[in-house]
Amino acid sequence: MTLTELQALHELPFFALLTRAHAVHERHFPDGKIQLCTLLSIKTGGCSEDCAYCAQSARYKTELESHVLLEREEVMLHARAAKDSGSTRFCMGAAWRGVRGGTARFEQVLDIVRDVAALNLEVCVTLGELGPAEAQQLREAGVTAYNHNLDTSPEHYPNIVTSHTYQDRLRTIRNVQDAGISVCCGGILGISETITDRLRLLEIISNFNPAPESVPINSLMPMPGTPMADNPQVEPLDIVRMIACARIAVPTAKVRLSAGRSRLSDEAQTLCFFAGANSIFYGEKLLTTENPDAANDRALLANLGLLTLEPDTALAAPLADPALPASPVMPEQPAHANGATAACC
Ligand code: SAM
Ligand code: DTB
Ligand code: SF4
Repeated sequence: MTLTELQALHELPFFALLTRAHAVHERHFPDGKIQLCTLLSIKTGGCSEDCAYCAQSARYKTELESHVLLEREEVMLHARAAKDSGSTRFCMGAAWRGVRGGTARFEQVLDIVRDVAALNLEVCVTLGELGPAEAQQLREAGVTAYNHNLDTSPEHYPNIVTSHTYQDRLRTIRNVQDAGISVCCGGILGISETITDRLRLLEIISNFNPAPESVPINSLMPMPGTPMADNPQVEPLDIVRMIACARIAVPTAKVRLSAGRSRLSDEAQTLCFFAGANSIFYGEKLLTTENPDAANDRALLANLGLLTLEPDTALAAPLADPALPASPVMPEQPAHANGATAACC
């Protein structure tokens, strides 16, 4: 979709937008099932990058307790518990700028991926930058999806992160796609962005070829000690609008109602599900912050009559449309101006 099309959508009266989004959702996901994913931070804190929202950056004095890469057995305890709780995707995050093949830590991650995949769980990892060879090795080890968020527009990105560029993020996404791994790519609301920044992000993601398998929509969990510690909470109905726009812009992808869900009422979450969210992080913790209680989530889904999705460990990555250019490619200079220039483009 284009930015202009997305702006027209976003400006629709709330119920008109929700009605359209729900119709798209029903067409592409007729069973309406919700995917349950459990997160584990396998390496916490001490990250070299300066993402202004993130407590794991070593640049900020936060209250976070760091730890080195967890041992395989410890990860497996969490993975088995996630499976027993009904979760079908296990997502492991590491606070690294990226990984390099041939290093002990990458070999350790590959071992962990193989063991988690053997549990008949879908395996997602988010390890930062990847080259083509590392992406291939992750695929061979059994990774189902790779999470690498663009977070916001290319125009706003340099206000949020200076230690790597939007182009770096796009390159990793391309490497993941080339290795035949499903891409999970989304963003964060509440990081001092404009509506245009949000829609630019969706414009770029909606033009990925192949399409992403999932699109996480996070809302900032303000972390003491980070530059965004005092940012105001995102309005719940703004999250619903963003979910609806994501559902229409990327109709085949799972839209994941991600960080910030613990600050939403059951009623606001219900609107998100109606607008097309069909995946959540499930379990007491995200990476380092709180998540809604699992029992409350089960009760909410049961109350709404929403069933949960089974695992699909043989899930094939979305195919590219041969009629369109392979992407992501660097986004063009936008027609709008919202303060920052596209320094990375
Ligand atoms: N280091 C890897 C990377 O940057 O891709 C993986 C971990 S990083 C924590 C994954 C994503 O979590 C970020 O891209 C961001 O969207 C989200 N995130 C991090 N801190 C957050 C916060 N305080 N509130 C909401 N989302 C956050
Ligand atoms: C994503 O988009 N959100 C998750 C997952 N991918 C890795 C991470 C959310 C992190 C929220 C802050 C924290 O718990 O540290
Ligand atoms: Fe590091 Fe990822 Fe946090 Fe950025 S978002 S500081 S890359 S862990």
